[in-house]
Parts: sequence; structure tokens; C-alpha cells
Amino acid sequence: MNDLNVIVDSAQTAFAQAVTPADLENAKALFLGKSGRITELMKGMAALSVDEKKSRGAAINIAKQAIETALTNRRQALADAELQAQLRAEALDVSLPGRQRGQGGLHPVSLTLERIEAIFGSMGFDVAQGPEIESDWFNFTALNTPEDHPARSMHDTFYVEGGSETAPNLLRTHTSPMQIRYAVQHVKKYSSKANGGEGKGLFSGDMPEIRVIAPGRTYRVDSDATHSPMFHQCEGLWVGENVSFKDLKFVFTDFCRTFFESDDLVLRFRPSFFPFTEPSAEIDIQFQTGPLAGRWLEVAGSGQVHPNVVSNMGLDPEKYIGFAFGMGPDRLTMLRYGVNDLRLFFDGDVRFLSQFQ
Ligand code: 2NM
Repeated sequence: MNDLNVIVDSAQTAFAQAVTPADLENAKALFLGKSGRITELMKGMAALSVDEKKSRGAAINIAKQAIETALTNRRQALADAELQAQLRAEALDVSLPGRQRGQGGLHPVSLTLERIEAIFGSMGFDVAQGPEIESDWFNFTALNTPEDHPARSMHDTFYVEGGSETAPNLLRTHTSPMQIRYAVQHVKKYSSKANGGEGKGLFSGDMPEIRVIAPGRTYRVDSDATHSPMFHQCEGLWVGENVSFKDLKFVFTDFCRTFFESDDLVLRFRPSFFPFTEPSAEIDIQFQTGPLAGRWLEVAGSGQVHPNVVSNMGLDPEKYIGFAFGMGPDRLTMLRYGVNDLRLFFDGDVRFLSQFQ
């Protein structure tokens, strides 16, 4: 083997032994670099004759090309190996189930509100929604709640800055103010027709009955396992010329039996007091079967709308009469699903909330 073949051979061996691209570039420098073996051979040609230069130059070039080819092949081989290693490291298991986008769903209390609206809707009740920041007038005065009533205490609700008797100044403590608003609008609509647009004084003409429920958020300064500073209420109102307590009993019994899907559910009307109704009654229910059977459970307050409140709706209390009730959809949801801590509904934990879908 001549000297050139020996050099090519050792270059091929050195390249084959290079494990990383850096190894390979170092090995390349030994043969093709500034003071590499081939470069040194070229420099040595200066002393040769013209004919010797030709043949020796051609032979060196062939050797140089062989080394360059070996270098290129090894570079490619190392690049391929690196790519394969990377592909192995980043391998995806395409048989794993994908991450799915959550389906979402209605909050359990929203499901209850939808049920309430559907049941009362089927009995001809309209659904009214309105402001959560109310005025003293709609939240208390119009509802026959006197200035010195404890419900007006600073500790009983949240007051906002500014405001006045008629401007919004507090977070409503019940949804009854919305019923006053609804009744006033209703009365205006029919009294202006009857009086040629005047609509002054208390209305004693003819109008369709007022039948409405007002569901929504309400607020009180209260927080424990059964009270949340924000809670829901749904109040109902039915006013006409001949609406009696008998109608209240029928409507609310029908509602409870439908809501709890229990035909033998029993109701009890227990005398009570509210400023806006007279007489007033708490409504208790009793299941005949199931885990709550036999216990009396309070579910609503109710009563015949106080004549002062009927007047504040713009109606003549000598002609118009009706009943109202108020219930807590949060509590109804707890009873329906057997949940014992109200706060769970408002903590926003999806593991709890998704059980109701
Ligand atoms: C209750 C209990 C009794 C009620 C009264 C009225 C209105 F607007 F007619 F005055 N709305 N809701 C009412 C009556 C609410 O909640 C425990």
C-alpha cells in the first residue's frame, strides 16, 4: 500500500470512530485542515519537477477526494442517527385517548330555576327579571316595610354609595321589588288605555289579572352552612278581582308536587307574619316516602297581599286582591338533591357541580 492509500485508510477509520459531529470536525482537521496530512503533502510538492508535480498532484487529489467523500458520508450518517434518536425521544403514543373539551352544563340552581319557570309558566305565570341594585322605595317602602323595621338595618343588606329614597342604593334583599315594578307597569298599561292616557289615582277599572314570578339573585349579610351572602329567590304574585287563599293553596300544592315529582306530598300553611301580606303563612311540606319522609320542611313564605302594597301597585285595594309567595331555589335544590351545605353551590368546584348534569 502506498503512502496515500495509508492516509485515506486512516482518515476513513478516524471518521468512522467519530461519534459526534464535533469529533468528526476534529478528525477532518487532521487530514484536510491547515496543517493536516493532505495539506502537508501539497506543500511538499514545491520541490518536485513539473512532470512529477502533475502525476503526484493527480494522485494527491484522488486521495483528497476519497477523504472528502468519506467525510460527507460520515456527516450524513451522524445526522441520520441524530434524527432517529430525536424521533425516538419525541415519539407520540397515538393510541392514547385525546384530551376532550369539557361539555359544560347548567348550574344545579339554574336547573331548579328552569323547573320553577316551566311549572309556573304552565299555570299562566309570566317571568319578570329586573335590577339587583334597588332603591329603598321598591325594596322596602312600597312593600309596607316601615322605616324602623329591622330588615332595614345596615347589617341586613349591602348598601352602595350615593343613592336616595328613589335612586338605587342597596342590593335587593328579596325579588318582591321586581313584582312591584311589574305590577306598576301592568297597571299603567291598562289604566292609560281606560283613562285616555291619564292613568292617575288608584286603578279600579278592568284589566287582565297579574300573574307573575320573579326569580333571581338576592343579597343579605349572612354566611354559614345554610346562608350565603348571595342567594336566590323566586317570588310569585297573583292579583285579580277574586283571587283567594284557596287559589294560593291549590297553586302552591300543585307546584310542590310537580317540582318534587311526588303526588302524595302534603303541605301545611302555618300562620306567620310579613309586612307585605296579611294574613301571612309559612308553607311547610312533608314527603310520605324517601329519605326525608315524615319531617316538616319549610319551603316558602306566603300571604294575601297587604292593601297598602296593592295601593303601591297603583291598584284600588277595594277592588283588587291577591296572594304572593316567596321561596328559596337554593334550598329547594338542596332538598331535591340531598345536599346539606349551601356553600357547595357557590364554591365553583366543577367536581361537585358536574354531578348534576
Ligand atoms: C314572601 C312571603 C310572603 C311577597 C309579597 C310580594 C308582593 F310583591 F306582592 F308584595 N311579593 N312577594 C311575599 C309574601 C314574599 O317571601 C318569603
